[in-house]
Amino acid sequence: MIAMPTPSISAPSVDDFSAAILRHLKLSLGKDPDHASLYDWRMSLALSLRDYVVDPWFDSTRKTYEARGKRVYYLSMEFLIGRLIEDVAVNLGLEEIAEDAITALGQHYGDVVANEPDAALGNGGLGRLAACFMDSLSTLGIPAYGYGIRYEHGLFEQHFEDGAQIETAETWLSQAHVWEFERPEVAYPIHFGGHVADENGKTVWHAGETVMASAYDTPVVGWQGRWANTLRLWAAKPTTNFDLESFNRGDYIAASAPEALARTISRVLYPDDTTDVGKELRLKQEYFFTSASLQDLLRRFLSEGGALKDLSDHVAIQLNDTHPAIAGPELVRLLIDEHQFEVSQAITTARACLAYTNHTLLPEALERWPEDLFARVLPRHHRIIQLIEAAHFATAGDTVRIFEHGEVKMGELAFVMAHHVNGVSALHSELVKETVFSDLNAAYPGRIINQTNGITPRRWLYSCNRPLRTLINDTIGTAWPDNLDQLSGLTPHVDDSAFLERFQAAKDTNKVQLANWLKARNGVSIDPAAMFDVQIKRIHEYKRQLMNLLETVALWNDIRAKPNGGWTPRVKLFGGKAAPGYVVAKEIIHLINDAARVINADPVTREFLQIVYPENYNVSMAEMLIPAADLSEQISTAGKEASGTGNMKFALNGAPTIGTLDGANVEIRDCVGAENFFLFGLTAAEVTARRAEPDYARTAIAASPRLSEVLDQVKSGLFSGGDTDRYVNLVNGLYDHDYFLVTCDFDAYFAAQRQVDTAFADSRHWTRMAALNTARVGWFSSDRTISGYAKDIWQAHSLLEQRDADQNVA
Ligand code: H53
Repeated sequence: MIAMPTPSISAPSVDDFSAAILRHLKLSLGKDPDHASLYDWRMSLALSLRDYVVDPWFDSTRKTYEARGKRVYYLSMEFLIGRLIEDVAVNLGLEEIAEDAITALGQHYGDVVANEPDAALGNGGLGRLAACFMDSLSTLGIPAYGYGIRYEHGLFEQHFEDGAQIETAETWLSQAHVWEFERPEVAYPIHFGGHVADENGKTVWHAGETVMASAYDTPVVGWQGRWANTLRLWAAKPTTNFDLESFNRGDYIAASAPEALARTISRVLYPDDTTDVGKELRLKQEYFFTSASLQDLLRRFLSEGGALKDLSDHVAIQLNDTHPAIAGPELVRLLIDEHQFEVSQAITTARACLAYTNHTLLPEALERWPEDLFARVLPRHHRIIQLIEAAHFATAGDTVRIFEHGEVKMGELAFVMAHHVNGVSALHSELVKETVFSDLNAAYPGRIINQTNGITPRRWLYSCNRPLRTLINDTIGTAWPDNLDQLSGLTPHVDDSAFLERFQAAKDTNKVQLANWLKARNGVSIDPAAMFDVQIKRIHEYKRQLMNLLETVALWNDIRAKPNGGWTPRVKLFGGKAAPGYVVAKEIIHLINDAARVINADPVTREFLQIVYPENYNVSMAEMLIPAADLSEQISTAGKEASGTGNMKFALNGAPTIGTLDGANVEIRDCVGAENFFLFGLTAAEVTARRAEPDYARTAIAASPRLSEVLDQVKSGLFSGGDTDRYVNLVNGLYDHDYFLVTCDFDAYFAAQRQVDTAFADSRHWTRMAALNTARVGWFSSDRTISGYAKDIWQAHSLLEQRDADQNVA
């Protein structure tokens, strides 16, 4: 870990900060305090905080230019940032001052903070990982840019109507986004379509359509304001704003057509992160932000007097999944067409800059584009990929092709154009080697490495869990947020009753807070003394929310059969969205809500079992739910969850896991100890073997009277008001093609849940287990992950020491 210097922010007094808020209220919002709304207060608070970000940001930029070292460019279709007020306040060390100032001004700090919309520019794990990485890059002082798309509409809002998911457009940009700075002078043309011609020995792309990519910068400030990098998001704009001739003819719609057409590209985030939606627009989005980012970084490099042959000494480009995989051919195109490189020199130079992170083994998530569509949208790149493929064949033979069956395979393209390819957990990286990229791994030995994911402890403990933060500060001091390994200092305290009581009290405070929030938001009452058993993530068959629900019904049956059985009270909390076009996932949501209605109304079981599914799960809701959780559900079919990051957040906040040997669960269990983790289920190898057995699902159902009964109940219409059609596909699917082995793991899962019941009933033992989870997961800090990328992939360095030395001289 890199040594951490002293903070650079000199904090204002509460009075000064209040004055700053009032100044913004007056001068930026044009309001006087008597007429200010919550929105006005929130904007003024954010602007006052933002004022403190600018100096560290400028300072970091200056240092980066002076050092002439390497910059990291993180290209990602998604940055799931969430709210920023708390994040910035915490990182600047101004949280208390901000709260006191807002309180002194007669406002409720929690309400003001909660007025900020969640920036939901992502779907799930991959997007949130990108946000955590940005936080760590700044905390570690590694010069970096995040590059992505400034979607006008982030991830859809989820509503439930009679238990079914309904989607409406998200509108975060309907209010000014205070954190960003528009950069009208930074804009690049992005071309699509047209044709390619050979002219005077040169290949020339005559584009059919052009839009401009226009930059918006958000500073990302790291811990204690020591460093700030930039998140640069691109908005699509027309090359000409307005067709005045049409307007003058009275054709107003035609007049604004160029703008409407261009803006389509950055209008919406695709809500499906696991399937190749096969849409031309998606390909255009990917090319749009990738090309803009590469043009931008080349301009920066050249403006500093760099020679392009040395590009990789100064530029490290990380491709977050295959979405920016077009970066390979685009960089080659720019080098050949605009900078007169030879083909092989261009490929070598590009590859030395590029690295690719694979986040999934699901075949449907590894992008492939129909070749004819691809050639139509990006004809020049189509040709360049042929050159890349030829170069690849020349070194590695032609067993793995980039063009196959009329498709362009973006995973293979990314692999071939990257100097390193990494998976996101130890198990996943091994499976990447053995399965999707086994031939490429043989052809390019050593290219695949592992970098297990991580989470930023600033947001996922320090900021979202104040009671636990206080206890940790009191116990081991305050240096842990950027050196999370120090949490191991809690270990000697787990046999100390006073410590355990405080640990439990912190959890209870969070549980009460969540209960109050649910009451106010959904009108639902839950008992904070019950076990809060939480599964929050995208709804997907492989994540097996269905298995969780079926287990809940089975438990309900058991309680009804023996109401005086000394049951451990539980609240099963679900949260998550299904991709709008994913029918089975939407059926699962409907079933959870249907079952909740019936089970929650049962007077016999009510005190022991409840199901709660608040709608519209997002980052802010995660920040409420995770600190309050007792049990973390990480129950994916082994081999399917590449890593998971929610699993790390729960463990860090003292919620033991019930889970399979999948993704980073394996490493979490290794860290926390098998005795502090509820393991069940088939391993990845057993999953593959079981799938090969004939009728494995029917066999499993027949062997489990408990599961048979539950499936019969669902089919019978018990939860759907007698409607026997509603879940017929869902249930029959389990009998006929239970690809994710819900049926095979069901009994083991049920048994593991009963072990959880027993363990939870012994509250001292449970709290000790929870505390050991917190104490032993320091390794999952995204600072560790980013240090790994910096060392093993990017060869990039922190400039914090340099910055400190300069400050000392000054
Ligand atoms: O990426 C996370 C992993 C998680 C994986 C997720 C992911 C997406 O969110 C979207 C697309 C994709 O291919 C993978 O499912 O297991 O933790 C970050 O690596």
